[in-house]
Amino acid sequence: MFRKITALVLLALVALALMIAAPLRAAPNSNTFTVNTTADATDVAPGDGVCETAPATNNCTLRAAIQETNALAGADTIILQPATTYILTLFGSDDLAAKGDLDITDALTINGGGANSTIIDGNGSNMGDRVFDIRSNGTPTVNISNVTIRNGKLPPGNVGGPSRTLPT
Ligand SMILES: [Ca+2]
Ligand SMILES: [Ca+2]
Repeated sequence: MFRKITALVLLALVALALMIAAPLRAAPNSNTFTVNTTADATDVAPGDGVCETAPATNNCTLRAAIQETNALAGADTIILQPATTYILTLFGSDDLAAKGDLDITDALTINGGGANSTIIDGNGSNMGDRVFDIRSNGTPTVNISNVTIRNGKLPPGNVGGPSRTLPT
């Protein structure tokens, strides 16, 4: 009798654990990162769920937020501040958003505080690169709204405009 009750309790616990775990598995994590500095710096550990340029600083740049959302599976959201201009300054070229243009490789929504208020400036005369490079593996949906994107520059010998979307 005691063994039977123990088994039933165990079964109930397993069922409970499955019920708790199921919604976590079913819904992919969706993360929202709020950019709180105009600096152009990389994330210290892309994919750890924290947007920050150095450990325990809480400094979240636009570039760090994009690296973080690229590294995290599923659609994520980045919030930019109103009355703020974000100027790209990390010179170079890669496809990981660590330098040069901002490479987006995963579904993403970027929301600014208004087209006349939130500016992303590619600093093209110094950087010689685009502002955004949407590099899809498949068809990630990227929504950018309430933002002005300016001063992107096409790298020599490249195709696409000041921002581009690659099909593959
Ligand atoms: Ca991180
Ligand atoms: Ca993501």
